[in-house]
Amino acid sequence: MLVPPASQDAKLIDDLFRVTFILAFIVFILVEALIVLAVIKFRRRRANESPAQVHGNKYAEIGWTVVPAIVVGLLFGFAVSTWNSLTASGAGNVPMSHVHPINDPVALRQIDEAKRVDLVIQVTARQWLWQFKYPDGALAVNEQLVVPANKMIRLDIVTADVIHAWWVPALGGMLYVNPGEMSHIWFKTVPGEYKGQCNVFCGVAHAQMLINVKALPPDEYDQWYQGQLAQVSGPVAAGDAERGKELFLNKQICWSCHIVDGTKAQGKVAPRPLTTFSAYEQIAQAIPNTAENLATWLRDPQGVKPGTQMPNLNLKPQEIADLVAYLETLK
Ligand code: HEC
Ligand SMILES: [Cu+2]
Repeated sequence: MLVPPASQDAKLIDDLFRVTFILAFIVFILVEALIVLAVIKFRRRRANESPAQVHGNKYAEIGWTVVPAIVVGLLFGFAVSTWNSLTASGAGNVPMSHVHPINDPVALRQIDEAKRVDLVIQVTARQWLWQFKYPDGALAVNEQLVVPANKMIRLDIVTADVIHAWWVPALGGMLYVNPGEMSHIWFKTVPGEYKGQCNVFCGVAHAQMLINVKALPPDEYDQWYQGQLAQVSGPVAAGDAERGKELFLNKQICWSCHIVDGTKAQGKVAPRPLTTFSAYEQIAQAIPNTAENLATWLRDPQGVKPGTQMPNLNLKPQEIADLVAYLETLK
């Protein structure tokens, strides 16, 4: 009702919401009207007057039992029928918000058989961003999920830390992502950009854990995909500190964990501020602070220091070069 639906599931859910809302509104008006009527009609008109004492009325009793039961029954039926029609429940036994243990082959086979899909994307939720991995692992992106329009997409979502919830209203239902389980959501949509938000409190930067989905016509999508691949393996220009700063403060989420005095980066996850980073002798108390090591660190923090809280942000080579250039200016 508030967000125009852009997938079949969103439309079904929207219809259900509309009917429920209208019914609730009618009930509200009816109840309030009866209250007002009773207050006026049966008010005390004189001192010492006591109202007529009524003990039970068969028709009223039956009426206010049967009518709400019918209303609730209708809503129940409509809700169940909506649920059954959701895209994801193609096979009936795979309701949309079903979660399964990770690596459970039986469950995963059921999911695969439930609905033919054109594209499966692996999604990792973490404090505080969504990371998307395309099939065969060739491409991973953070900021925006780009998908082809008019194709059936399935997201296989896991969390790297706490509970998160996937919620893009225009594309359909909300989905919890619990640690240790894999959650699935299906959608097919038309070209456009759809906004969403993690919908369960997951820590201080929860409110910034936004979701951006962009659906492109299939040929534009192919172009985008090839362009991204080219950036992963293509030539890298010299690092540019200005671009690096822009990445650090806006395009990437470095700012949410790191402090650089005098900027918006005031995140308190990393142990020491980066304000004078280039003066530090070591990177993360692990390797000497050289430009080359810094690039290695940014490419794969876990590889340098297993267990570190700094996530692999799937940075592209050019982004790494620009970030290194920027970080070296912090003296
Ligand atoms: C989820 C939080 C988080 C995000 C996002 C994050 N980092 Fe970190 N980063 C950390 C933590 C935690 C450490 C400390 C790691 C350690 O010592 O084990 C760290 C360490 C570092 C260091 C070494 C700092 C030192 O004190 O030696 C650099 C440089 C760095 N991060 C750069 C970045 C850049 C650039 C980005 C964005 C592309 C980024 N980080 C995104 C959490 C984060
Ligand atoms: Cu979250």
